[in-house]
Amino acid sequence: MRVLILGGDGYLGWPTALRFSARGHEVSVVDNFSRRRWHTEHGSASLTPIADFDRRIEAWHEVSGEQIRSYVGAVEDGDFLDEVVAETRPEAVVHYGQQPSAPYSMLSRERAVETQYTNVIGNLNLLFSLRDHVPDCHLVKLGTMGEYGQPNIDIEEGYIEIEHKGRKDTLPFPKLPGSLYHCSKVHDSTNIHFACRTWGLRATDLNQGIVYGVETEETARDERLITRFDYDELFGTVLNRFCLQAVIGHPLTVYGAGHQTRGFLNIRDTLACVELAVANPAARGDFRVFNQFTEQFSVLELAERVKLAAEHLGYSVEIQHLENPRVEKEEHYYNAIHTKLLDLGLEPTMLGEELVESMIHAIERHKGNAIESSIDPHTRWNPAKSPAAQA
Ligand code: USQ
Repeated sequence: MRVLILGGDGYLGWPTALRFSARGHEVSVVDNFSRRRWHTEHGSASLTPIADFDRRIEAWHEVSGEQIRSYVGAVEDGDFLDEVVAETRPEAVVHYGQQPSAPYSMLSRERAVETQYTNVIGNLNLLFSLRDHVPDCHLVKLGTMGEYGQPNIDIEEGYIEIEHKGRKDTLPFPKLPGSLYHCSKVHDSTNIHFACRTWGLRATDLNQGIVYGVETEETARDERLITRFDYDELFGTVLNRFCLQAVIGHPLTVYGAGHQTRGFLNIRDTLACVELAVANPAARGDFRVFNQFTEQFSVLELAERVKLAAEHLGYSVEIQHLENPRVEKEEHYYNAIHTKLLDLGLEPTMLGEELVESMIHAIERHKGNAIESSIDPHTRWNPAKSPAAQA
């Protein structure tokens, strides 16, 4: 198949490009390196030493004999994206080309606007390019479980059957996004759903949980193929952060009580889910939603698991409860349905102690690159409530 990957230089986009290329698909990737730039602007960097885009692609060719075609440009530039789509004529587009951080979106008005512009306009540009050049192409969009928030009822996969005043309908599941980044993903879902209903496009929204892990089958084949690994307050996700913190002797940063519960999945399962979605496309006019995670944990449970595994490896680990910089529920019901990918054949990777230990070992190899000053949280969801603002 011809597969176009937007955001092909990122934590997930790069390994996804390698996976499809390794399977013999014709892969093209797009990136504008904004993720690398955002890190430079904030004094953080990937723990793993990532090669630049061209060198990565050359290395992959050397290792596998496969070619990946690359395009450098921004999805917000509709003319650029349109040319790429017209030239590559993809049968599937995997769209990761977005600003993925909730704290980044809450930093300031400028960063919030940038997040929503990059995400909402980039996605809208893509919908028009698909409509005009390849209306049969399957859009596989990375959404987020955070679109739903933490309602006091079970979270269904995208839709809920509602009975209201004696009438029934199946409607999009209500959304309660927890940051302006998460809001951007809700807006994307609305726009994609509209494009499917109105133009007959086909799309799958992968409402993904929090991803953890360092390596995939393909990135492990050569040092130059390694993917980025973030642990800073803006772009690092919680489990990756805790593992790095354990290795460098930084207390594990649990926000508030730590009873916030989320869905999680291993980076290898992200690739498996995207492959399953691409291999089993949505029908024309269909907007499918899959909840893409394998296990639920509270933040505190994760900290305890990391502490235990790291202590078995000889580390001494402290769990620190910080005042929560976010506005989020710390005590809540959480039960999200996630059967659609399992029904397609996903075999989940579970977070056992061995897996945490293997992450710790992978991190140990690069621990000298850690920038400790980028770890502690400074971004507050409501600055009016911060101790600094009150002082
Ligand atoms: N948290 C801590 N300590 C930390 C970092 C985070 O307690 O050091 C807590 C947060 O308060 C939050 C939870 O851990 O309750 C998750 O935070 P996170 O930064 O790992 O993840 P989040 O902001 O939700 O966003 C991440 C990705 C995003 C993706 C989302 C999936 O950055 O791209 O969409 O996970 S989900 O969480 O299901 O919405």
